[in-house]
Amino acid sequence: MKLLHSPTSPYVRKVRVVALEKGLSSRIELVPANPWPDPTVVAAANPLGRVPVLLLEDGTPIYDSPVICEYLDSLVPARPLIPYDGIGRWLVLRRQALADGILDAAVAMVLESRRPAPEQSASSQARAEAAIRRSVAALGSELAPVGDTFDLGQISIAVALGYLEFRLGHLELGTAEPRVADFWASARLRPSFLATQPG
Ligand SMILES: N[C@@H](CCC(=O)N[C@@H](CS)C(=O)NCC(=O)O)C(=O)O
Repeated sequence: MKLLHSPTSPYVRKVRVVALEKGLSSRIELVPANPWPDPTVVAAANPLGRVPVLLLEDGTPIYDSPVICEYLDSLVPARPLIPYDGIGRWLVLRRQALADGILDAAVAMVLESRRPAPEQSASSQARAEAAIRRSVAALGSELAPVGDTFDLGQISIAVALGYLEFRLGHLELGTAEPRVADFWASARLRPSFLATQPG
């Protein structure tokens, strides 16, 4: 399999962490394909022009990151990262949705900050920042301590906290809640996170 990726994309990091946690990373070749300077390569596989895209052995493209993560999880049924059924399944998927939503807002803030100053929208930035702060506050009750299990909800939340630190560290968005800060302090030490640090 091949993973079209850019090294700083948090959505790519989520997929790479899942691959490591499932013992699949040796089966995945990382193919650099940053869509920002030129989306041609990525758009040929994903009309949205976004990474990550996983190309299966027969060339079938799988996107976007939640679908890739579920696909990788299905390849190794032992110790599933997404429970097969019950409320646990829906809570894990909800946590992923919350974490991905934090990422969507954070990426929007980063992109907005790179526009020429007169074109930047202060109200868009404030709206995105407020959504992130509300969501991080909600994470307190979403988190389970990192222990023997490390599911897709926990992985997604840790990736989002890592990205807040990496790109928006000056705003201290991910450290306001002690429980959330403690969770990130332990999640970041997992080998899968140490091996996928951005930059
Ligand atoms: N919902 C998508 C988001 C992917 C995404 O936004 N990727 C960014 C990189 S961080 C991208 O490729 N952006 C290029 C663009 O939007 O043109 C996922 O989870 O995979």
